[in-house]
Formats: sequence, structure tokens, C-alpha cells
Amino acid sequence: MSEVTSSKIQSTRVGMDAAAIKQSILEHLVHTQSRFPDVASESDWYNALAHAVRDRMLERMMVTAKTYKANKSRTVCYLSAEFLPGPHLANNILALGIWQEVQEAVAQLGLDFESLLEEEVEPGLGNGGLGRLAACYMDSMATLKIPAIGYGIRYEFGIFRQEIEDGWQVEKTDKWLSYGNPWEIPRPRLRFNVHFGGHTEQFKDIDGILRVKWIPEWRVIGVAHDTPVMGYGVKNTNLLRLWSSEAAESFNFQAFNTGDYYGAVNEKVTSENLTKVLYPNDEPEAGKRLRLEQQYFFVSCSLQDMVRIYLQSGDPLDQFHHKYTAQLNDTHPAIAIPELMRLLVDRNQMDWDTAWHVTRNTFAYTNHTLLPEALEKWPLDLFKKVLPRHLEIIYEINSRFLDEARMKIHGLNGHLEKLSIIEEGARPQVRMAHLAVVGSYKVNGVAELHSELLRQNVLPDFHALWPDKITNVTNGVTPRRFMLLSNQPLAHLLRERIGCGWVTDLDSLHKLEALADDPDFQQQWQKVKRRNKERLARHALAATGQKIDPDSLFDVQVKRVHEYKRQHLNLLHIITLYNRLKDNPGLDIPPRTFVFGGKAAPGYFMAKLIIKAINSVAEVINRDPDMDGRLRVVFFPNFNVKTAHCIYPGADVSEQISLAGKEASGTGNMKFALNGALTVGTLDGANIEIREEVGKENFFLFGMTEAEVSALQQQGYHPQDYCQNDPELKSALDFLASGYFSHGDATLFRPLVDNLLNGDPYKVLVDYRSYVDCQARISEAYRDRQEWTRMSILNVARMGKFSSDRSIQEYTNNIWKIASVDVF
Ligand code: RUG
Repeated sequence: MSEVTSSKIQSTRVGMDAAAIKQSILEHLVHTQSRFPDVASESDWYNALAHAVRDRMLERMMVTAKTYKANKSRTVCYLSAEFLPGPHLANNILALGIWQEVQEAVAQLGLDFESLLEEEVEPGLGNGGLGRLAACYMDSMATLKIPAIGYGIRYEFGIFRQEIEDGWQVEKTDKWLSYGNPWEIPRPRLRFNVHFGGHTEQFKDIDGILRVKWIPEWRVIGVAHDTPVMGYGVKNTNLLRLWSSEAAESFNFQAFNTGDYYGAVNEKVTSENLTKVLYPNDEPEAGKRLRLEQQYFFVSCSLQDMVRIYLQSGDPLDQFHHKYTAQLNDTHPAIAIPELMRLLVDRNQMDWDTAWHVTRNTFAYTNHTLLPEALEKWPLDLFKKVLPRHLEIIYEINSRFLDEARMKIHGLNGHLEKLSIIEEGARPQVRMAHLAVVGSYKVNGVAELHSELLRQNVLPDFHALWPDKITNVTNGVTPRRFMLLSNQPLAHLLRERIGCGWVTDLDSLHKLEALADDPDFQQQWQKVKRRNKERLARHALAATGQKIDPDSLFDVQVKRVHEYKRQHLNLLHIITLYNRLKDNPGLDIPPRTFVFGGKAAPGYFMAKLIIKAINSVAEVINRDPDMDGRLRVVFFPNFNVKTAHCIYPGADVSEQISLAGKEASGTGNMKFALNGALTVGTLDGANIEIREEVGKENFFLFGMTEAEVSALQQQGYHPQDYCQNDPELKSALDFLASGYFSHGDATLFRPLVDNLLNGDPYKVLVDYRSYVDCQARISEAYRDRQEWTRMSILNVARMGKFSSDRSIQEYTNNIWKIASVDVF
């Protein structure tokens, strides 16, 4: 087709005015959904609208691909086992800049825009912070015009849907694909073989060089599914490419002919299982063979794809690292290092040293955790069964690396054991973090404290060996989704007073400082917060049946439920307030609503018990007439990106109360503060930097520092002493253990209380007093609405640093060394 004809077709299909959009929606209703308006359901209309929006994105995606190709642009490949993009529709409409036009088109069709947005089922392809960060970074890379491909797994079932039954978390399968997915473009012809198992053999090639052949035992096929990721206000539209597994042979006729009907489809079922379900985190890794297979599967497809694209340029493979930089999002994709070596050495006959140079200059690694149990290790025997050739390559990498290290740290043989990629012992293991450090050109932590602790405590020997390798990039969040989209009342106010520059230049929120003392502006600010609290209250009512009062202080803790995040510290404070009010009914404290949300890993008993405890305490407090209007507790079920949209803007107080040194960064802390909540927090993760930015007078600090935690650990922690010396704490614990909140069952919460009193590694009781006193300061501060509002404004004004645009700019300048590319 000639250029002229094709551009004519495009312009009639993708006009940006309301009339063209309306026409598109109607066409898709008929031609894509095969429905006529009279019988179309809300879901049909949603799909038609989504396709109309998608058409407009695809045009940009193709222009972008063409431009990048013509420029031979250096490209970031963001390898991540998790992406948590959240609902696409509204975000894409915003990025295209057609919000008004779509609203108009939808209204002309007699439809309700909000209900259409509600129809979307979000892809829950991640557990929490790590996957959401990957999505924020995809947004920022496109907005900053950085050529990028996100590579990951198209799980058929994402993170489970959480329901609360009798106060307990119940996990339900997340069937996000049941009604189709209008945002993805399946690429059935873009497929790669991925092999597993078997053994290796040595042979001499025609030049007499000794080489290795992998004779695998089975294979599956990876098929690409692409989702466009649009930059805000620019044409650049990058790609999220997710792989799903297919059987090499979907039907075994031989088995069928011999009467083995189940055997005939066995291979199909086994192969498709590979990308069936996302693993919930906080579960022990050991023995999770399928997880290792998933990791290798997506990494292998991604690298094969990168090599395929690269070879189209005709350039030699030894320049691969100039074209690509691949960011390893945690160790989950670290198997990419031996896989690239295999592709270069075994498949493309490159010599080892050149291949290692290419590999080591291709990868950079982001570490997201200091928790020892979260640092991935794979038992050697399991590894060998699944990936025998990769294990050989890892041995070779390790042996050469240890030789290099031996020379550098002359004579310090003991250190070699600590550096080794292989951990010896009864059941030797592959240390994936060590593999990632050895095979990368840069390593970064995700907040200043975290990166420092990586250098000092987790990877000190690597830091001694390569002092410039471990660096920091503090996390950030996208202001497009977490402000412009989810807090429209605030966005409107900002537009009126300081313009819209902040959407892509978050530092310009600084302009708000001048307005912080302006009574008129403060009033408008309060109105915005009030509207957001009303919205949160409506959602809470719909989700829980509980009425919450927007006049009360909304104190919110939403995040994964984990002992280190200390939801139970929050709960002990609530019980303390309850006891105070019961003992002293005349006590004058500002009414408070405590909102919780978050999922616990299905196999994590203590986290699930904490959810049950929150709900049990809520049940008693919410029906106690003495508490009426003064104290309320709700657990918001199924916390995800969609519910987050209404929770962050509605919060007055943001709970960031992890034990110092445990939370790598946190990103919820940023989303709350960006929406005007004041933080109560420890000096942990990015809290420290948030406090530095917003000012210590605008942040409620409590608890031990990381140094104090370490010192206490050294000298011995005796939780019972804290309990004996603090009557309020003792009473809160006794109440919880007594059966008061569990219909007289004194056994239910015993494990929780026993754990707190006996060597709890997260040291909840040490910080109790300081937390409760800090909360009293919060109550006092909330009485002075003017001052509170001023603090809230200053928090928002000073959050510029925490845009994911700043993080990506740092990756770009300091790690990836990549230039932006204009797309017209
Ligand atoms: O727990 C960390 C958060 O502190 C951090 O903000 C987030 C993004 O960097 O990653 C979380 N995380 C860590 N998720 N999984 C892990 C362990 O692999």
C-alpha cells in the first residue's frame, strides 16, 4: 500500500476529536465486539472504547519503532518477573491528551464514563512494590523518550484476589484474562524455543576447538504479547513484551492412537503450566522448581528476541552491549547472565573472553532487599536438573572470577568463600545475588540507606573488590498515575494555581511553598482533601459495608502484610487508644479512622494472623457504643492499583513504621506524601530522604535508628523487659491474648503475642512507647487544622525528588548512558 493511502486510512481511524472518537467506539462495538448498541453491555462498551483508544496508541507505537530502528538507538531492556501496570484505560486517555474529548464522546453515546473505567480488570502481574516500580519506570522511560522494552511473563493468573471471610484472608484466583485483554497485541509468529533438562556433551568443531553441546530433555515455546506503553505528552510509545508458554506439540497423536486420551494432551498442559501463575513472594523458595523454570523461560525468550532484533542491523555480536543495556530487576532474571554467555559462546561460537566482556557490559542489577531470606539461592542439584549447561557456565564464571579476586585480595583466602557464587554446605546452592553482581557492570540499591547497607553488610567483600560498582538510585513513582489521574481534585487545584508543569517536572511543585500560609488556598486544600476522603468513605462502604466518617482523621497503612512492616505495632496503638477511651470515657482525642489494606503471602501464617487480628479488633471496636464516632477500624480488602487510586488521596496520615534497616525503600510512602498525607515513620528506606526533603518539622518521626537496631541485636533483645516496664503495653498485649477480641478464644492470638514477647526479630515492642507518644503528637497537631494543612501543602510542595522521572534520569545518566530519541 502506498504511503499516501495508508496515511489517509490512519487519519480517518484515529482522529482526536470527540466526533471521531465516538465514531471509533461505535465501529468497534460492531466490528470488534459484534454487538449493536441496544443490546451492548457495559463490558462491550468498555471494550469498544478501549479499542478506540488503542488504535490511537498503535499508530504512535509503529512510528516510534520505525524511528528507533532508523536511529539504531541504544535501548534499555528492563527484565522483570513482575509488572504491575494497573488499569490502562484512563492512563492511556490521559497520555494521549484526549480526556475531555473521550468524556464528550462517551456522554454523547449516553454512557457513564466512570462506570466504563470501573469495568476494567487490572493485570495483577506482580506482588507489590517491585512490580509497581517496574510499571512506573516504564511510564517514565517513555515520557523521557528513552527507547525501552519491558520484558516479563504473561501470567494467566496474577496475584490472587483477596477476600476476607470471618476476618481471615481467603485467596481467590485472579482470572484477569477471562473477558479478554484489549490492550495486548498477540504476536503468534514471534516465538522462541526454550529448552530444559538433559545433559551436555563435549565435541570438537571443524577448527578443532573444544565446544559444548546441550542435549536438552524437553522444550517449550514462548510466544510474545505486546502492550504499548505511552509517554505522557510525547509521541514515544515503548513496548511491554510479555511471554506466555505453549507446548511444542499440542497434541500427541501417537498417544491418542494407542488410546491414551489424557497422555495426548499431557505435554500441552505441562508446558502451559509454566506461565500459569505468579508466585506470591515471602514464600520459601526452596524446591520451587517451577519458579526457576519461569525465570529461565522469560529470560531466554527475551535474550533470543534481543539477539534477533540486533542481528537485523547487520552489526557483529561483539558490539551487542553498545546497542543494549539490560536492567535486572532483582535477581529473578539473573539467569540471563549465563544464558547470554550460552547464546554467544555455544550458539554463535564467540570466544569466552569476548563473550564475557559483552555480557558484563550488558547487564546492570538492582537489588531490592536486605532480608536474607529474600536473597535468592537455588540448590545445585535442582539447578543441574533444570539447567545443566547453565550450571557449567556458572562454574566457569565463578572459577575465573575467583582467580581475579584472589589476585586482587592477595592472600585473603577466607574472603573467597564469601565471594563465591556457589555456597558450599550440606546442600550447596547457587547465590543468585553474587551471580548478578559478578555479571553486571553496575549494581544499585533503591534508597540511600539501603545502598549503604548493601555496601557495608550484604555485599561488603564485593564492595572492597570493586569500590565503584555499588551505587544508589532512590526509587520514584509516576506523578501521572498517582496524582494527575488518581487525585483529580488536587490536579485541578494545582492547575489553577501553579499550572500543569509538575506533571512532567515534579520539582515545580515547589511553587506551592509560597501558598502554604495563604488562608484562602488552605481552605481550598482542605476541600480537596475532604472530597477525597468522601470518595474513600464511599469505596470503603462498598467494599466492607462499614461506614467511616470523613470528619475523622484517616490514618492509613496499606502495603504487603509482613512482620517487618509491623502492622501489629499499629494494632497495639489502636488497642491502647481503645483502652484509654474505655478507662476514661471523657478523654478528648480527635476521632480517628484506621484503614488497613494489603495481602499476606498464602503460606505466611503470622501475616495472615495479623490480618485476622486487625479484623477481630475492628469488629469489637466498631460495635462498641462507647467508641461511637471516636475510633473506627476498617480492613480494605484486595489492595491493588485500582483501590490504591482512591486510598492514597484520602489519607491524612501515612503509616511507614517498618523496623529500621528492613524496608529497602518503599514507594507507598512517596504516594501518600505526594497526595498530602503526613508521614508517621521510622528512619528506614526512603522515609529518611522524604523527611530530609519535606523538613523534619513536617514529618512524625519515632523509633530506633538502624545503628541502634544493630547494637540492640548485638547486646541481646529482651522483649519481656519492655512489656514489664510499660503498663499500657502490657495491657494491650494481655487484651489481645485474653480472648477479648476473639469471642473468648484465648488461644487464637497467642502465637502473635508469644512471638512479640519471645525474640521477635522485628522488635515491635522496643518502638512501642516512642510510636504511641508520636501518635499523641499527631492527635494534637490535627486539632490545629490550619497548621496541619500548611504541613500537608509543604509535604506536596517538596516531593519533587520522588518522581520516577528523576530516578530514570539517574539510571540514564549514571548507569545506562543512553540518549533520548525524539519521535515526531
Ligand atoms: O520491599 C521492597 C520495597 O522496599 C521497595 O520499595 C520495592 C521496590 O524497590 O521492592 C520491594 N521488594 C523487594 N519487593 N520484592 C522484594 C524482594 O525481592
